[in-house]
Amino acid sequence: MAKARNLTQKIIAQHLVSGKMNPGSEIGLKIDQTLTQDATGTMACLQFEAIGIERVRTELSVSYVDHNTLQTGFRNPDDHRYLRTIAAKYGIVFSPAGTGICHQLHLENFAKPGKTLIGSDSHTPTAGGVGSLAIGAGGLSVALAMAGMPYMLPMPKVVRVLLTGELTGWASAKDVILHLLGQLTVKGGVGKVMEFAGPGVATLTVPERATITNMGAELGATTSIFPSDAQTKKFLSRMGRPEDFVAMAADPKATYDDEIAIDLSTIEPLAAAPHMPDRMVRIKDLAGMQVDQAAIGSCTNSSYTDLKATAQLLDGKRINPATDLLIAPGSKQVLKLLTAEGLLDNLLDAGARILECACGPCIGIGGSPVSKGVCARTFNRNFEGRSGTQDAQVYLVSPLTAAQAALNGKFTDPATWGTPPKKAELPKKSPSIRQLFVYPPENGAGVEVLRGPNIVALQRFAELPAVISGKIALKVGDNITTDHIMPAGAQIMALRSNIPAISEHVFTKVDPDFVSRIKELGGGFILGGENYGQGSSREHAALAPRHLGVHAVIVKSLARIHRANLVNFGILPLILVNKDDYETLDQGAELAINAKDIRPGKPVEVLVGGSTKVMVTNDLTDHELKIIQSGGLLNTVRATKS
Ligand code: MIC
Ligand code: SF4
Repeated sequence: MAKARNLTQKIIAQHLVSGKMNPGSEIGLKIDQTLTQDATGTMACLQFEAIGIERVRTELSVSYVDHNTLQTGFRNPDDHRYLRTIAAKYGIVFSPAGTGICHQLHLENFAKPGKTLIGSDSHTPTAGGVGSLAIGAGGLSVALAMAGMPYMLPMPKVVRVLLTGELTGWASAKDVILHLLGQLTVKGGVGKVMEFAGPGVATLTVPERATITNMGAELGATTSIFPSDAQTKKFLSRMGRPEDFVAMAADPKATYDDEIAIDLSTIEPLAAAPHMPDRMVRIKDLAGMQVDQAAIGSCTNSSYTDLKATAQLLDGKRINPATDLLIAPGSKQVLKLLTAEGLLDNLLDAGARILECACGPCIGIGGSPVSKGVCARTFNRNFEGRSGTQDAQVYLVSPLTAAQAALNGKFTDPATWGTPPKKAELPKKSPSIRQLFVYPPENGAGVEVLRGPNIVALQRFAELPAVISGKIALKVGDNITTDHIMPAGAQIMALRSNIPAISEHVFTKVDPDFVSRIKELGGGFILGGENYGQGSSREHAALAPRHLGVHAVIVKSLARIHRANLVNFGILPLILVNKDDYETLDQGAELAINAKDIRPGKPVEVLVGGSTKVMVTNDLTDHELKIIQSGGLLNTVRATKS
């Protein structure tokens, strides 16, 4: 009899092209679908072009424009035009600016149970809400998958998240994931897939599940996934694609590497306090705190059901005049549904600002709060400065909590909120917006790719030198995010296709002198603490430091996607054998490592100041070390092709 498998193992087994399914060992997966977005997509497409394949080799690849849709100045619209023409040439479906947020659109239109999806965005696991094995990755990994190559990753451990009970009162799916983050922290999911199971699963609709899998990214998890069941069937048929449904679940006797239990009936309205998604607090403990801005949207909470619940709550009411309320629907389908049912009027009449169907304020593209402003946002990240206001205090909450804060001008005790609105359901028939996507021609050979002056060709990196030497150019603490390394916001994001220009902004929010210092030093090391590089999948957080001459980072531990990006761009991710050595190493210390002594998984000496020594190790595979030695993955791919 075949071995009983959990859902994650089943999908992996169906897509396994190399490796053994033992946790931690490297596996290669066949990828069915890819998604890219504009902020990471131009780089992914430049890399895809460099690979030199004529047509994507996936079942489906979609290119979404949703992050920087402001089009201030020529750079941004030039990028969008480049993406549109590349899509037509290589067989990619293109979603123009304003159509919606990549993850919401993918869930509504393309995600399928049992399929593998990788996306150049860390919140790709949103599609796990319909039982797709959906993983966030760097742009280069996605480019390779578009070229038909397998996606390489360490076989994750699978954690069974056992749900019992049912949500009650004002508690919502967002509070479930905030609770989990409070339990496990932002590094609690590293190397793991969170697989939801148990009787509580059936009580959650697909949009609720997608909120949970979306923010599983904040756990550092490889991905999160729900089974595909009656709820999934209902969702897919309401999205007008019942044929995409297949039932999928773990085998009854399946085993897991770990288990966590959540009784949904014990969940209450929660928030993540500034400036980390795991800083869980109860809303009732925040009661009385003035709220300057409430914002509802982002790939976590911009579904029709989220906005319908908000609209029902705001019906006939007026928000507090001292509080701004920003609402960004996740897709034009959501907006059309709200309009058709008169719900948009509720929002408008209450005093909300309706923003474009895009990421917007979530990534600092407009909607920055006032100085020291307290925000109640339904987003998934509250890293310092990410809102565009360095001293803002962002609390991550559910749509209902955000709407209550907008009405009251402050956080209040949920016990005073009265009867909660009825759980919103998707209507039997939803208007399709699939005609708004631009589908590629059968043959793209004649399509001309249009580039603007901001789209700078990729630089070829040199091989790893025999001795890596230089100073510690920067010492940082624990949980450094990719927003610290490579900040976002409209100005900087407009430079995503121009590595020399965007490199001028590396670590500027942490140390404004970093760039001039590392240039003067001619390169150097970064010293970091635990969970270095958590957050976004943006490979610019590896690519730009590499451009500035960083050959190695030395840290206590690393976040998954950033680690892969470092490898892809030829930067050694080194781990301190003895974490206490972190204290003894100072910024400015001179280090030297004999690169040829580096072996996969083996400790190696670092000479400090020419005399003392500390030991560092790595968790690289043979293959990964070769990539770094050759100056990055693109060099390796080019070499095998020629
Ligand atoms: C984010 O939420 O930080 C982003 C912007 O969506 C990123 C991608 C990027 O930086 O381009 C992500 O999460 O991967
Ligand atoms: Fe967009 Fe924000 Fe989601 Fe990132 S987290 S994809 S910026 S909505």
